[in-house]
Amino acid sequence: MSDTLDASLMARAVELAARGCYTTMPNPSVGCVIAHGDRVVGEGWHRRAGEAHAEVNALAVAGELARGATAYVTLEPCSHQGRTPPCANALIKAGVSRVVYGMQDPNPNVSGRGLEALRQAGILVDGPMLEAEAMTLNPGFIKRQRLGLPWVRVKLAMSLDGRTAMASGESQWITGPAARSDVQRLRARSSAIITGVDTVLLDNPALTVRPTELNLENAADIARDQPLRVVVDSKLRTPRDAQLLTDGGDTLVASAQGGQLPGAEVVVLDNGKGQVDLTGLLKVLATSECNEVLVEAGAKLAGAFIAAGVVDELIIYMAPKLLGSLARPLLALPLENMSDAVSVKIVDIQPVGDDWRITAHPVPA
Ligand code: AOF
Ligand code: ZN
Repeated sequence: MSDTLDASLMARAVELAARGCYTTMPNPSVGCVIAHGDRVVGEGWHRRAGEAHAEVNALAVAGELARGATAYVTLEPCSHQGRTPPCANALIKAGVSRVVYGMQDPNPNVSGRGLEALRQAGILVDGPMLEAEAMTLNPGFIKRQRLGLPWVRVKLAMSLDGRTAMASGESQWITGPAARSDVQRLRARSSAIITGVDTVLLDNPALTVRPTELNLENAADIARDQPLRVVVDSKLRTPRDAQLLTDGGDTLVASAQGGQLPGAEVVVLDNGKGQVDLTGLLKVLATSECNEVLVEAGAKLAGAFIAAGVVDELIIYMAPKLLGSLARPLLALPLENMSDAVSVKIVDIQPVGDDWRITAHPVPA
C-alpha cells in the first residue's frame, strides 16, 4: 500500500470530518473513509453528539464491502460505551483488515485502548497519519481533554490604522458583510461566547448565531444549538433589560460577588482582587464540556484574557478604512517596555470580502 494513497484517503477523511465542525460539540469532528486500494466503498462523518460516529456511518454505506477493506479514520476509533457503542467493535465485526488513524483519542476513556482492541482482533493498525491536520480539526476537544480548559479565541475588528471606533463612539459596521458572516461562523463553532459588562452596557448585543447570516447550506440545523453567552461582570452591573437576559437564551454571568440576575445563572469566581478569575471561568466552561470559546469583548477584557496567558488564538479583522480617531484602542495591555511586548505568530492571513482576516497565536513567553 503506497504512502501517497494512504495520505490522500486520510486527507479525504479530514475533509469529511470538517463538515461536522459546527454541530459535533462537545464531541470531536471525525471523518472516515473505507477503501479497497484506491476504490472508496464508504464515507462517513460524525454529525452530532448522540448520533452515530464517523466509522458507523461509513460502515453503513460500505455494507458487505467493508470486509477486507482499509478504514481511514481521523481519530482513533473509540473503545468505550458512550452515548453510542464502541466503533472499534463495529470495525472488527464488519471485518475490515486494516485501520489507519489520524491521531490518538485524547479522551482518557479511549486513549490507546481503541487501537489496542483493533490489534487484539488481528487488524493491522497504522498511524498516526496526517496528525497535524487531524489535530487542527479539534483544537478545543483536544485541549479540554488534556488540560481541562477550552480553546480560547479572541476576535477583534479594526481599521487599517488600528482603530475600533470613531471619536463619537460610533463603532458598528467597521467591517463588511463577508467578515460579519465569518464571525457568525466563528460563533457557530464555539460552545460559548464571552463578553464583558462594558460591551453589554454599550452595545446590548444578542451574541447569537443567526442562520441568515451564516452563509452555509445547513444554517438552520447549525443555529439550532446556540452557544452559551457569558458575561464577565465583577460587580453585577448587567442591566435587567439587557437582551442577553431577556431573550430566553442561555446566559451565564461570571461575577466576583454573589447575587441574582433574572434570566441568567450567576457564578461567583473572585480572583482575590474583586475581579473575575478568568482562568477559573474557563475551567468552569470546560467542565460544562465547552470545547471552543470565543471572546468578543472590548479592549480591557480582551487584554485581560491575553495578559492572563489563556488565549490560544487571535482573529483580527482589518477593514480597508482609516478611522483616524483616538477612541477605544484595540487592546489594553498593562505593558511598559518593548521587552514586555506579547509576541504572536501570524499563522494565516486571508481576504474576507473587502476586509482581511489575520489569525495569530500568542508565543509563550
Ligand atoms: C470515534 N468516532 O466519530 C467520534 C469519536 O458519547 P459518544 O458515544 O458519542 O462518545 C463520545 C466520545 O467518543 C468522544 O469523547 C471521543 O472520545 C470519541 N469520539 N470517536 O471513534 C467518532 N466522534
Ligand atoms: Zn466511536
